[in-house]
Amino acid sequence: MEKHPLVVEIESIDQELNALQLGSAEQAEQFRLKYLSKKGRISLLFDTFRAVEPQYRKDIGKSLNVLKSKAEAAWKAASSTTNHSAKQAQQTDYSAPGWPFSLGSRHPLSIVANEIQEIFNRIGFSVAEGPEIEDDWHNFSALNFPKDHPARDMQDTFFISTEPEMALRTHTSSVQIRMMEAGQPPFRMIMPGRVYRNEAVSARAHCFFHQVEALYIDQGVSFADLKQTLLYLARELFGKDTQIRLRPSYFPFTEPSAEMDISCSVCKGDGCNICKYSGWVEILGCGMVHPNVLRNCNIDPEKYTGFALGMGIERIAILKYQVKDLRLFSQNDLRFLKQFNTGW
Ligand code: 2U9
Repeated sequence: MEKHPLVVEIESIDQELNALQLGSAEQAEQFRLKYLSKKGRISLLFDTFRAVEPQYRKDIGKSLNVLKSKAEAAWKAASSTTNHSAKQAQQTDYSAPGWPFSLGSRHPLSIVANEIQEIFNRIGFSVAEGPEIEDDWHNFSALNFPKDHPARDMQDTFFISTEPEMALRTHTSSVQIRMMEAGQPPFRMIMPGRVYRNEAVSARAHCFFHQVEALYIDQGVSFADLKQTLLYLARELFGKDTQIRLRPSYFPFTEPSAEMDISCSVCKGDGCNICKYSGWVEILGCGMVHPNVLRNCNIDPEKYTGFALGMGIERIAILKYQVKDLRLFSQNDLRFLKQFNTGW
């Protein structure tokens, strides 16, 4: 049996409604005019309906009402959301929560410095801090630097132009001198902080960087204590399978002095470009505190001995995170910094 022409028309409008997407207030109004206004297509169907033969009236009337309700619901939904966003554009609710929150993250150097601090805290070391602008005594002389040592040269150290006796500290050892001058052993402390060297900035050198030094002075402190502390530090920082080796070195403030290598944390000793295919990477300097340094701080070297060690935080961070360029640490580039988000 052929479909009633009104049913054909109802079905065709129904299909149009199914395909419809109303995105703006203007589209919603166009829709209302086209389908629901007095001269709209659905209203006109009701006019035609009046002439429908009685035997079809019940079914067609029902379909027509369903179609009208569907069209009205679509129009209401579209105009309520579009009106809402139009309103929102006009007035800002300043009491609404700021969303999404953009959380910052810790700087990789802070992450490493905090980790080193916790490692030393666990074996009884406290933290000391001191000034970044230092006098010659605390930065050089008390640390047994000879008068003609190259570190005292303008080329290596930033001196304050108006006060030639003052300089930006080249290491945090100056803080330890201040601590030792102020009291008597035992001393068991670490000094984290920023230090300065007069160097051209490149991927591998910077005019400032960060250090952590450690100092332990008491009666009977020996090189064996130093060695065990170094092994503990290396394994806490780089994992329990880490191996260490010591090579003899020279610093004015320690005697004997050594540099410590760890088995390469990247290739596990197999050889890679980080360790230059040697399987070992240097991470710090250390030694037994020179008797002259103790004497300079009124500590009797016959009674007390001690060890010291110093490391660059950037160097540790470069190894841990395989950072290729030192400058990244001070450029504040969020693309770099957000990679260290620890979710705190
Ligand atoms: C006092 C006496 C001795 C601290 C030490 C080093 C060895 C060392 C460097 C590592 C890389 C500096 O950051 S770096 O460039 N440091 O090799 N530092 S022993 O010795 C001290 C400190 C204070 C009173």
